Amino acid sequence: MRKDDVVIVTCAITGAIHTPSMSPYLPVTPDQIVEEAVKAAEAGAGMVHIHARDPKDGRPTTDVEVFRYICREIKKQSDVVINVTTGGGGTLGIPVEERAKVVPALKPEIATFNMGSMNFAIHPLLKKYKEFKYDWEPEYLEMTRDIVFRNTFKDLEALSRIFKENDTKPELECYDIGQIYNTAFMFHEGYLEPPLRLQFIHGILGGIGTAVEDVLFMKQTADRLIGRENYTWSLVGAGRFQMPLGTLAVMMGGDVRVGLEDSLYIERGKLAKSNAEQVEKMVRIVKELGKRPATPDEVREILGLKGKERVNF
Ligand code: KMH
Ligand code: ZN
Repeated sequence: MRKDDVVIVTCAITGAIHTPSMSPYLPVTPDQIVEEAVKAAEAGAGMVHIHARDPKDGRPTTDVEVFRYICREIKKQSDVVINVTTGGGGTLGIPVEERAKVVPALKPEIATFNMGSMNFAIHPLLKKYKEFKYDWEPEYLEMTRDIVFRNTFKDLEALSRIFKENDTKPELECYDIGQIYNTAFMFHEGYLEPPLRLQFIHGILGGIGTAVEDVLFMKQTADRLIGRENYTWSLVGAGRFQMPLGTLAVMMGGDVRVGLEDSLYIERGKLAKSNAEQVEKMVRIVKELGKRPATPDEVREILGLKGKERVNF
């Protein structure tokens, strides 16, 4: 039984939304990603969420060997739970088996599992930044004006088989209310086994917004359709909603994700100098609320993970 004063703090280290010109602190090379992940764990993150980038120019990559290097090096230096992306940007248009090939290759303890199709749009960032170091950056942002992040039911079925075969726990990413319905459908059809792990993602254009009512709507809908006893949940607030909505999630009994994938800032107008800085801030908030961050082993126990001995990196 989970102690109710324990909160899983996840740190999403680099993601695929932000590009290198947006912050000098965004980790880009494999070694930078490793170092940021280890420091985030030292600051109190029990889980780190990993994307990989091409070391040459910071472009998001699905290269399994880059992922393998990053995960292996983190594992050498830290006990932290390593959560690998299967949805990373730059890959939004490619088949799900290609995006998810990290799962059979690395057999991670946990990986993301995106719960529906949407126009995952980050082109509004183009208005904010005038100069880019690499040509791919504005092209990449512009592309999202007209891209469908495809996760059809056929894709979800294929993904659920891949996760089962490799004993990898799916973290079910829900960007909108319909995706809670998709999750409930897949659960009741037997494709997903309880206890489910949900993550509510607020503030991505193309998905649900960042009002308190939006969070309540996601949570209440999940309770009604899936059953409170059948899942645990975490919340991502994009951009300036990272800390406020994270705080709300902790107050509501959920877990929380921070990290430079979701916001480049530590406070209004001030870039975060590291992932660890955001983790430290969230850990302070968690403690102020009378709770404490879960250790990596507590994360494994709460989420029912297979253990770090059984990964393939
Ligand atoms: N990009 C984030 C908003 C994934 O990597 O598959 C959600 C995410 C999902 O982290
Ligand atoms: Zn991600």
